[in-house]
Amino acid sequence: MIKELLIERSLPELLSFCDGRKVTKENWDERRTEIIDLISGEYGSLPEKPLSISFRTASEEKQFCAGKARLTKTMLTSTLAGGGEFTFPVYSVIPKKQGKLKTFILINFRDSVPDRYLPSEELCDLGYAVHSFCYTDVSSDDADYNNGLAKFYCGEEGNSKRGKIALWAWAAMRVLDFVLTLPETDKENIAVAGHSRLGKTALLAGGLDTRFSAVYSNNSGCSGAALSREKNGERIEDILTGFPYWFKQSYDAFSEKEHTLPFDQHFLLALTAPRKLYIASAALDGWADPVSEFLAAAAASPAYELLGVKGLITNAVLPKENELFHKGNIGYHLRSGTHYLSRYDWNAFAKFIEKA
Ligand code: GTR
Repeated sequence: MIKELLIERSLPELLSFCDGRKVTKENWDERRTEIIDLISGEYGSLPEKPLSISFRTASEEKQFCAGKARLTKTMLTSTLAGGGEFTFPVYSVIPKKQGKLKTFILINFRDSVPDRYLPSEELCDLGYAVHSFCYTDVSSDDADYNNGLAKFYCGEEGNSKRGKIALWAWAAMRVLDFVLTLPETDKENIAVAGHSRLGKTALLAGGLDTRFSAVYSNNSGCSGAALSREKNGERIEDILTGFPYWFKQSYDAFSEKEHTLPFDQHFLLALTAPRKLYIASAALDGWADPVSEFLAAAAASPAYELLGVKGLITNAVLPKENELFHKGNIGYHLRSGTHYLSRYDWNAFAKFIEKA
């Protein structure tokens, strides 16, 4: 059934170059570069890596969560390649524990710690360090290109340089720069996570930056984990009506013309291969379309297999509610309930990344 459903979507071939050549394990890096170029037509290109980055502790709470952890606020200042400096805050909850710590970087909607999408104490009890930042501290979630990081990249050319998701993804990479300097970080175990529009952002950041060992996208839907072709719920024309500034202007050409896209969202997912990728859907989130998210995970799997690991391991049928797909390097679950980043989602993802 999954195979048939995928055939009906008529997806562009993941393992063929645009010129028709076959993709092999040996030339996968070349294909990755081609895919990055293709999807830059959707999200635009990220700003360049900063020339340098520095960190300043702004505040510290030594007895956070009854003394189990430290909470710090750090200001990250990047010296930008095109000139200028850009600073934003990161909040870190570091459990007081011996040894290296597995780490999550959460791109969040708010800067509160804990937050309804950030169960700090529970994650601390599971042994994770969690670093979070608020996306609007990077640039506002609207069509204003003259604030935050946007003014350095989008200001002069206005709409022709749209693409806020790319700016938020760049910021997640800067948090990674910071986290990699901390002595307690387990450098082999750093996941980037986000929900909804920030799930789209996590997929882009984690797909592009191979220093992330795992990527977690929660209910990311349209222009995130879900296939665009034959998608239910939100479609490209809807997202571009509500949020044109998330994307590059060239994406407009595919509104109501999904079949002309030279890629589909499984290309974005495949950028994480062979690293761990987790896609979570919610049963009542028809706007995101769980079936299209699940099928994208299946469609990205051949890239994993090419590189010698399993992607999504599933039988031929669509997932049942609360069934966990944890065996391959692409994990998936369909949580019951609505659009939300819940404890259930965090626990399932933590379980997935802990498996060998
Ligand atoms: C919706 C948007 C979705 C999703 C969501 C969110 O309105 O259409 O694509 O990203 O917002 O981020 O909450």
